[in-house]
Amino acid sequence: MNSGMFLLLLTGLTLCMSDVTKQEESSDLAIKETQGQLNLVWMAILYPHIYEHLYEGNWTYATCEVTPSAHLEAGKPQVTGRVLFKQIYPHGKLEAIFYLDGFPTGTDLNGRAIHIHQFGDLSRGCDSTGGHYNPFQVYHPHHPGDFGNFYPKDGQIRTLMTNLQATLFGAQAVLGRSVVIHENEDDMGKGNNAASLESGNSGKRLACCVIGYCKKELWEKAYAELLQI
Ligand SMILES: [Cu+2]
Ligand SMILES: [Zn+2]
Repeated sequence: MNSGMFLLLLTGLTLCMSDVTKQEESSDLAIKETQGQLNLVWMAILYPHIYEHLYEGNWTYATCEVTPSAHLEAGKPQVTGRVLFKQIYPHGKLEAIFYLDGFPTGTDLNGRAIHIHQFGDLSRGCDSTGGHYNPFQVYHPHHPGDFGNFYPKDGQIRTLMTNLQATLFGAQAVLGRSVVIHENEDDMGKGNNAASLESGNSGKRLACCVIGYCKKELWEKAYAELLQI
C-alpha cells in the first residue's frame, strides 16, 4: 500500500467514524424526544388538570355558530345558538357543549338528531353541507360526528358530551366541516333501509354552522353557564 492510498483509507475511516457518532447522537435525541412525549401522555392521563395548566397552549377550542337554514319553510323551528368543542393535543378525547335555542315548547317533545356533515359549505343553506362526515367509510351511526338524539327542554338544548370520536387534530380534523341540526329523531341505523345506514332518516335540516377555532374563554363561559343549570 502506498502512502497515498493509506491516507485515503484513513480519511475514509475517520469520516465513517464521525458519521457513526452523528447517528448515535441523533438517535439519542430521538429517544429523548420520544421519552418526553411519553411523559406528556402519562401526565395528561394521570394529572389532566395539571397538564391543562402547564400545557394550556396545546388545548384546542372550536366553535360553531348555529343559524337556521336558508330557505327554511315557514313554521319550522328557527334554531340558533352554538356548539363548542374542546380537545387536548394530540391524544385526548373531544368534548362538546350544545347550547341551542328555538325548538318548540310545550307538547312537542320530538328528539332531534345532530351530526357533523362533510362540508362547511352553506351556499344553499344546510343542504350544501353534504352527507355525514365519514372518513373511515363506515355505516351510520358510527361516523365520528354522530352525536345521536337531543331532547329539548323548554325549547332549549343545554348538554355537555364527553369522550367523543370526532377530532380537532390531524388529517381527520372536523374543523371547516359543519354541524347540522335535524328536524327528526335519528333512528340510529335501525330503520331497515339504506338511508338509515347513511344518515339515520333524521329528516329536514333545520339549522347548521361551520366549525372554526375559538378562544378558551368562549368554552369556559358556556361551561360555567351549563354548571349553573
Ligand atoms: Cu345530519
Ligand atoms: Zn352518521
